Amino acid sequence: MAIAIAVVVLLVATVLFHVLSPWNLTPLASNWGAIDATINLTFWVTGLVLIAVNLFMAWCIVRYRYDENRRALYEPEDKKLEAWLVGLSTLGIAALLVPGLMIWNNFVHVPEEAHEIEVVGSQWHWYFRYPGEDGVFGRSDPRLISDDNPLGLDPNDPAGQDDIIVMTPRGYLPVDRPVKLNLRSRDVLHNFKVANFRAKMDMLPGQVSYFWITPTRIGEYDLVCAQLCGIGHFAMRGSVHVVSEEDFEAWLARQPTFAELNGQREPDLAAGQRHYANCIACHGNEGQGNQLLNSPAIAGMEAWYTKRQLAYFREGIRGAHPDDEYGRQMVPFATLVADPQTERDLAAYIEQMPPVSVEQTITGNARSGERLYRTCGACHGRDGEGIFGTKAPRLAGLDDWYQKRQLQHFQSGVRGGHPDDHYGPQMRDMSKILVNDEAIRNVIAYINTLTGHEQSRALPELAGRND
Ligand code: HEC
Ligand code: HEC
Ligand SMILES: [Cu+2]
Repeated sequence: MAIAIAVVVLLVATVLFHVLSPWNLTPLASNWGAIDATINLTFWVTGLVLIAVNLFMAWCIVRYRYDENRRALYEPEDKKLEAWLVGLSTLGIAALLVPGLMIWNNFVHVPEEAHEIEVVGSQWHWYFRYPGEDGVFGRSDPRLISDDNPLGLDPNDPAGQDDIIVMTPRGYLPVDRPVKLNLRSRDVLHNFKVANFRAKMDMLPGQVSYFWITPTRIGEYDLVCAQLCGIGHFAMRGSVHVVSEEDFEAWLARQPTFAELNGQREPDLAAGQRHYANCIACHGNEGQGNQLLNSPAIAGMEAWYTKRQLAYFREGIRGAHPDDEYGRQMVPFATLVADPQTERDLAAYIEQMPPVSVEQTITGNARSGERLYRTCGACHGRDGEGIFGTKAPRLAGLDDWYQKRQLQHFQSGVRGGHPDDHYGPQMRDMSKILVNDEAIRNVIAYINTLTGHEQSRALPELAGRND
């Protein structure tokens, strides 16, 4: 009897939990209300079966409980009962599958008036591409992928010249206009998922998968990867902004085209050197840094990383936290070099400065640090060389005291906590694997032994595998 009561109590609790739970679906922001309908239908079908089976079980426990004077009857065949069971389960399973198949059919049949965008997944980032004025995507080939051409566009294809590539994991869509999303992957299996759109799909290397949606609600929606795609999977986040038609056109007009990106003149190192005069007071004339002024060595720093940091300082994404007294010092100097050409020349000049040897100020157990570093190496490179593909900068040759401060700042959210920071949050999560001061010292002691010689090795290899 007690067991029968327990079964019924559990059943009631389960049903109540479902009905009263505060964890509902996120607000729907696309035309795929039909997906919600199937989710609800699935709940009804499985819910009714759950209730029926549990009540039947409780009833059996009571009705057929032990009785000395009763014998069980062996009755293996009951054609009538079996016909009922087979019939009912067929009906239930069909109710689960048929609506899904019908909706799937719609999901992959793109309406003619839809415009197109491309989303590319990469460990652990998102890129967006828009076809530009001609409405046609240029040809792409994984063999052409490089630091300057992360999506591997063919520079000789006329259709690709006006394509717009968005390097930050932030895509824009106009509201109320159907859009076809073409999905590609640069490396491994990823999955594009925006919960509010009720739409997701795998992205496979070497293939273009697609579906369509009509965004129906203006807002900013989280984009996550829904396939376990390696060590940084959980950090593969982005956002999709649904905006009005005018805002979309205005945003699109601000983005440089592929031809514009390609046609930029070679950086002028002499001009870069002149602009660097602004930085010497703190970072030194050879970019060797100055610990007394809390300024790290920057000689040889990758141009893409320097540009991102300068932009972050300028936009208040880095150096704006009230506790970031060192980052704050950079803000006026980053603003000083805001002109895009100035910034490019300066970043190129810093990149070609010969590396300096930095003094080691932190001791720790490099052997335990090595174990910790295995995770870090997935993004920063086995030799601390930095990998453009993962957006993680070189660590070899970076001042150890500066690294320590950055790791502590990531941990406390002084760095990487700004809502518009799409790269810092990865490090915030990662810095938490360093559970105490000793772990920080150990991993830094190991990074101190790295040479950074395997320059951006990972990318061409990945490209080759895509063929
Ligand atoms: C007043 C001193 C000062 C001047 C001048 C200065 N910086 Fe800095 N810079 C700093 C400090 C301090 C930091 C460290 C910030 C932190 O700890 O977060 C820094 C950090 C940086 C970083 C980030 C390094 C990294 O590894 O993330 C870059 C890039 C940088 N500076 C470039 C420049 C450039 C380019 C100039 C000249 C236009 C310049 N700085 C001028 C003090 C200065
Ligand atoms: C998922 C990829 C990923 C992993 C794993 C990772 N990092 Fe990072 N790391 C980044 C990115 C991206 C940045 C640049 C953040 C930015 O642009 O503000 C960064 C920045 C840093 C910086 C600041 C560098 C500078 O010049 O200011 C340090 C120090 C650092 N990481 C150390 C580590 C250590 C130590 C580990 C292992 C415990 C680690 N990272 C693991 C992606 C990663
Ligand atoms: Cu992924």
